[in-house]
Amino acid sequence: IFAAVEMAPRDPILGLNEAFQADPRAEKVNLGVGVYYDDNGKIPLLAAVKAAEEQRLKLAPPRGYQPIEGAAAYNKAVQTLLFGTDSALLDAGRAVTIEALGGTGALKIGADFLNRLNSSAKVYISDPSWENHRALFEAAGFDVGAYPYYDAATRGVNFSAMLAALKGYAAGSIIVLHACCHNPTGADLTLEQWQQVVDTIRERDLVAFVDMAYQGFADGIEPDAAALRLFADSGLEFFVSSSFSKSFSLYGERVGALTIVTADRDASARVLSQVKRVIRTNYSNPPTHGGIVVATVLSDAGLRAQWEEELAGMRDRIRLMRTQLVERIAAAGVKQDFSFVVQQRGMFSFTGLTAAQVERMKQEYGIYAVSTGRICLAALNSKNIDTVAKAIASVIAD
Ligand code: PLP
Ligand code: TYF
Repeated sequence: IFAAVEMAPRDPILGLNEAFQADPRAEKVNLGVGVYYDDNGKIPLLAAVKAAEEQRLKLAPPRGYQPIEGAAAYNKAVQTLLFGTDSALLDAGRAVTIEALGGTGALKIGADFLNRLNSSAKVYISDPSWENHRALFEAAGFDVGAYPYYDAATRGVNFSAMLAALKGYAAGSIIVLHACCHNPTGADLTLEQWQQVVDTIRERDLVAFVDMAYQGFADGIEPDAAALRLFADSGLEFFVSSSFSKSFSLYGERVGALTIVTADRDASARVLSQVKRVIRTNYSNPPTHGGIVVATVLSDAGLRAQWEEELAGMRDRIRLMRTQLVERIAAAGVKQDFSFVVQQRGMFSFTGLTAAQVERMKQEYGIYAVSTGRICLAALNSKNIDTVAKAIASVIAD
C-alpha cells in the first residue's frame, strides 16, 4: 500500500530545526523557527504559568473529558483579551469561542467550518505569509490566492496595492489578515489603514479571518488588539484565530482559540452547534492542561499582573536585540542602513538577505535562517549577537 508514496518536502521552517539539531558545531545559532528564547538561549517557563501549574497539581483533579468547545472559563478569558472588559459585542452574545489546539488548530477548525458554508469561496492570504496558511486552507478544500502586501523597496506594506486587490475580489471571499506582528515581514498596517481594510471588507461583502498569534509582542495586550477592536466596532461578522503558544510560552501544550463573531445571540448558538460538529469529527474535545493554566492565570489578579510583566520582559528583550543587531552590523563595517530592523514589530525581521546569503550563513557559520531572509530576533542573545552580526556583515560584503 505504500509503494507509490513519495517523500513529502520538509516544512520550510520546522524542517530547519532538524537540520540544526544534526549540526555538530558548538557555536551554531537557530534563527529559523519563531520561538522566544531567553538570554540563556532557553525557552522560558513563565513564573505565572509555573504557579498555576502548581495550584492545579495540588488539586489533583480527575481527568475527565472537557466539553467539546473546551473550558468555559478559558473561552471567556480569551474573549476578554480579544475584545476588552467592556465590549458591546460580548454583552450582546455575538461571539462564540472554542478552545483549539494552538493557533493552527483554530485556523483549521475555522477553515473546515467555512468550507462547509461555501466551498467555492476563494481564500486570500498576504504575500508573503506564514508558510502554513496556504497549506492549511488548501487542505480544508479551498483555492488559495494572495493579496499584495510586502514591498521590498520600502520594507513596508504596499497598502495601495493591497487595498486595490481587496476591492477586486468576489463577494464572500475569505481574507486572512495578521492582527499584529506580521509573520514573516514584521511590517504591520497603521490603524488608519486597518480602518480602510474594515470598510473595504464591508463594502465588498468579504469575510475577514484575523489571525492573532503574537498578542502582546508589539506594544502590549491592549494596543496589539487595536485592529481587532476596529472589526468589533464595525458590526461585521468575522473569524479570529488566537494563540498562547508565544505569549504564555506554552508551545507544546497547544493552547489556542477560534472565535467567531456573528450577528446576534441566536446566530451564535447555531454557529456553535455546527462548529462543535467539526470538532467532534476531528478530535472530539481539546486537552485540558494548557487551557486551564491560561484561564487560572488570567482570572487571578496577581498571576495576571505577573504574566503581563513577564510578557513585557520578552517584548523588551526582543526590542533590545533589534537595536543591538543594527548597531553591531554597522560596527562590523556595513554601510547599508539596517535601521528598518528596529521599525519591524514582533519576533521576526525580513532582513533582505538572499537565499544564497542565508545558505552561506548556514555553511560557513552554522547560523540557520529561513531561506526568505526571515530571522527570529527572539533567538538572539548577549552571547550570540556578535557572531550573527559579523556573519551578516561577511555574507553581504561579497
Ligand atoms: N499564525 C501565525 C501567523 C503564526 O506565526 C503561528 C506560529 O506559530 C501560528 C498561527 C500558529 O500558532 P500555534 O503555534 O499556536 O499553532
Ligand atoms: O513561523 C514560525 O516560525 C512559527 C512557528 O508549521 C511555526 O509560527 C512554524 C511552522 C509551522 C508551525 C509553527
